[in-house]
Amino acid sequence: MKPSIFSGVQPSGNLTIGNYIGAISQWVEMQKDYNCLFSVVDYHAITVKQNSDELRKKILEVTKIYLAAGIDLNNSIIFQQSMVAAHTELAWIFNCYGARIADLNKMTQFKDKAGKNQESVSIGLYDYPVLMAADILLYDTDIVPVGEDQQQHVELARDIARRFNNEFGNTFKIPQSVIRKEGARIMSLLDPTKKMSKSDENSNSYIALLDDIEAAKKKIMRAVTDSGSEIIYDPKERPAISNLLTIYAQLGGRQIPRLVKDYTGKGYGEFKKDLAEVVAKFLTGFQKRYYALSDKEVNKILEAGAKKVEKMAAEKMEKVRKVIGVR
Ligand code: AQP
Repeated sequence: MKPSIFSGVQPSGNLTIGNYIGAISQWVEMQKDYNCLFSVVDYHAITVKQNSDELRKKILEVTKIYLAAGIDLNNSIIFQQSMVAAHTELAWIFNCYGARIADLNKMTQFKDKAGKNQESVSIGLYDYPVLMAADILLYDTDIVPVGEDQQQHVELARDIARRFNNEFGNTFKIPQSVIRKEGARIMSLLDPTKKMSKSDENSNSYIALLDDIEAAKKKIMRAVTDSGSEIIYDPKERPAISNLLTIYAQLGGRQIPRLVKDYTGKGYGEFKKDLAEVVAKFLTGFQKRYYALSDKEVNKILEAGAKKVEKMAAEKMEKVRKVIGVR
């Protein structure tokens, strides 16, 4: 039996090259060696306000993005989280057994997203990591490939599993996160100290996977740069050019030391022009595959995926309900 992978993306905002480089491209590379489940985690998206028509569209959009990126249904299952009720049931059980308020108070993503409104945001936003723990632990996951920002949530899933197992006997596998060495945190094009985020209000801060190609090129040309003019990789002192080098390396398939060598003595202008072409080439191929997919076939894929995983989830839930004493 191959080890198993679970990961997902929320159908919110405009999926960016950050989501692709940090998470989805890793999934594509790993899918041959693992049993993979990739979920469109729609119940995570509603932790902040969503328009229902938009949400319905986004669920199909994210599924198409997985497929266009190269998720192969011969190796992997794609499914929609809300189609499998066990996720929310297990999250409730973890709310009662395993998760503690002290854990959730430490979550940096909640602090970032809630900002100054911590008292008025939804309880769902606060509890999001517990639902994520349920997503992962439901399927005896070994590996969770994610971007750096999600590592803290995977750590919590591990703690919840350990606590539950201590109380009720061995029920859940302890999963591990896998984070890329390069590209685990792609930064905003406008502020290289901030993560590139698909829900950023300023669309110039990110390159969306479905951006118009010319607009994407302009965003690269307008990306902020550091003071100085050398093309060097130094994330601390030169965060902006280091971020652009990472994007170039990941989408252009040329390693950073090689890029630094190739651009010795050349300026930011020339570098950015070439990077804009690399991004354009990547997006053109990606979007060709994306737009070839129909809503009808994607709906079928999601239904088939839910049927496959429901069986696994039901077996685990039967065991969980028994050990806690409700059956
Ligand atoms: N900038 C990033 N660099 C590398 N990886 C990233 N990920 C997100 N942004 C970057 C990874 O993408 C996966 C899916 O993310 P998510 O939908 O669960 O939401 P998120 O982590 O909150 O990502 P965003 O883009 O910031 O979304 P919004 O703006 O909607 O909150 C995860 O594996 C994540 O690490």
